[in-house]
Amino acid sequence: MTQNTLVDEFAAYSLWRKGLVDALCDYRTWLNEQELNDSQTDLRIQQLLDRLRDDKLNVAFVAEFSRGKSELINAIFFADYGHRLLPSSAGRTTMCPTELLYDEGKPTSLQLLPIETRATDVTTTEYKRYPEEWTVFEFDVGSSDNMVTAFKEVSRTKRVPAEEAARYGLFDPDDPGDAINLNPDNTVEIPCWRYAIINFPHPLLEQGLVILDTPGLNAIGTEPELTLNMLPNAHAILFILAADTGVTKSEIDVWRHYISGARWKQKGRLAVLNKIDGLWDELKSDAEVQREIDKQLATSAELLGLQPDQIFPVSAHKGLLAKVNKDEALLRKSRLPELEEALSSELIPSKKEIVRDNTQNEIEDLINNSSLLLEARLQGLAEQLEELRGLRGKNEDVVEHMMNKVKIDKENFEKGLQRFQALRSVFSQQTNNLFTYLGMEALKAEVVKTREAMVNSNFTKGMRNAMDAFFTELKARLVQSDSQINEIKSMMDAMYKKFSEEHGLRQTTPPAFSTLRYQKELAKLERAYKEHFDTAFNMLTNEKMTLTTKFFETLASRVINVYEVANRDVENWLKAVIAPMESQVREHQLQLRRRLESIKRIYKSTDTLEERIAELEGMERSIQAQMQDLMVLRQHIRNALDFEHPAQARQVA
Ligand SMILES: Nc1nc2c(ncn2[C@@H]2O[C@H](COP(=O)(O)OP(=O)(O)OP(=O)(O)O)[C@@H](O)[C@H]2O)c(=O)[nH]1
Ligand SMILES: [Mg+2]
Repeated sequence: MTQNTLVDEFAAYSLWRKGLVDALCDYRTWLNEQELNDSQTDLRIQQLLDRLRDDKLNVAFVAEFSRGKSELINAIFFADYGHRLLPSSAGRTTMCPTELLYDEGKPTSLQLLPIETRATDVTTTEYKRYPEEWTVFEFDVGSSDNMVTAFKEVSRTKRVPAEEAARYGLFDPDDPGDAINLNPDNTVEIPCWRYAIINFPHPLLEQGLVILDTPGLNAIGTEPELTLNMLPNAHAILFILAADTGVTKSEIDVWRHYISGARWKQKGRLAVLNKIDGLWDELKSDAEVQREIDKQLATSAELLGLQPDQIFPVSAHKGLLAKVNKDEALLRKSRLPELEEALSSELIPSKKEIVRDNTQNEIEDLINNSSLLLEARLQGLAEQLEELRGLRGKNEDVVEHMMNKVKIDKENFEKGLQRFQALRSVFSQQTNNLFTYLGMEALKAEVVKTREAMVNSNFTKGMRNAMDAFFTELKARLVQSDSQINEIKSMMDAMYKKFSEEHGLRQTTPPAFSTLRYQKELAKLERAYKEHFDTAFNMLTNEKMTLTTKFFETLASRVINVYEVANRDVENWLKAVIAPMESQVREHQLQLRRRLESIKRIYKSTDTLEERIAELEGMERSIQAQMQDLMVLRQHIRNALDFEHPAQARQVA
């Protein structure tokens, strides 16, 4: 049987991640054993581990209804069940966005958010924090009938009065397209659920794969969260066309605006031409069939602005059938393996690269800190030893003199310490200033202000002004934050210099930091909002005001997201700036105390000089051994980072 490269590659990637987690755990255990760990370091390691363990790979399937999204998901990922897992049938089938994932903290279940929640402006992401709002059906993964029955729920619809549908933003009486759907009794058919999460322990989902199945393109217009949040954040999007329908105008619009558009230009956007089996014809030669397919590819490519070889022709249906029946020839003919191969090579190497880049620097920094700490200890010991060795054969007077010298050093340093305390208070004052610009409180106040301005304005123009003001204000705040950050940095630079000159502390230059990343993220969201007004707005057929306030809520929650990340990053940066000085000051103080103690003991003859020297030499050796261990651990982690699973090495070759 042809191997499913995507599944293999993904498994290899998960193995790599696991190797990295293991290496990090070893490092942490060693730090604890050697009593080298501190709460700050431990927290950073924990965050790294959490990030690696929660690492997700999001793959979204987008298309007009009935193009075969659900069938393709079944064929690529779930053929092992030996039957069709997600419901796939003629006409509209998947009625709400459906996420398939595995969260072991939750029961194996189908969680459904009632459509009635659309009457509020609360986003689905926010609803995820309130489990009591969801209807839950548990199911048994051991029974395929049980699973299939449960999954059918995503297709459920109901009839409601037209006014009710309008309240949910699902019906607009003035729209001719919507009017056709009105039944004689003034009711409309709407989905029962707004969103579905299917949680079950499938091997790929367990490793962090998250699949998003969407209903026909209509949902793209009515759930701004899809276009602003889920699609831009998906690591891959498969956009599916069908050979029997050609490319429609709304497909071109969606492809341009939400998938391939310059706005989200990134890897992992694939176009698929499904149902090529419709072109198979026993009365035609393979070459003739191929010509038919090529012709379709050429037209579709032209309409989407792609090269024909950028669209993958497949038959999801035959691919699924072939996998279930283990029919190798049919599988090849379905051309599913080619799509899987393209998907995995678009998806996994770049994903691995991102995760590697994000973890590498952090890990190197942690190990560097451990190594600097050991070096500082070693140097302190060397100085003490030198001092003590210098005392060999000296009389009591000299010892007393030495003791006074250390005392003076200590007093000097204590003065320095006072300066450090003063610095700390200026530092926290400046930090507070920074958070008045960048803090969550300030942002939330802005959101409230904008929301009110929007609610009070009944015209698009008023809404537009409110949103413009929102973005202008946020931008200004980020710029102000930057200048506060620079101020903090130059103050710290000066302090590091002073401490290094006066007390011989190691001079480190604090890392630089800028809010440019978040400015860019905001600019992206601002462009999305402008597009919403300029283009997408004309495309949508639902109640525009409701939709725009909904849109704002999603936008606001994305901005809050950006700010949360910014706040976390700034906090980490502030720690990175002050922590080395704090720990050095602490270490230096400790060493001065030890020096004084050593000499005192010798002065009072409680220890002989030689005994003390031998003791310190023993300590020196154990620190050298720790340094050796650390080098081995560092190599161990680097190997884990660089590890290429044979399957991936093959890909690259
Ligand atoms: N001939 C043929 N039919 C297919 C193929 N893939 C899907 N179909 C059929 O097309 C119909 C729609 O498939 P679905 O998987 O439900 O399509 P969807 O895109 O998920 O549709 P919605 O859930 O309504 O948005 C079903 O009857 C499938 O059996 C294919 O490769 N060839
Ligand atoms: Mg479907």
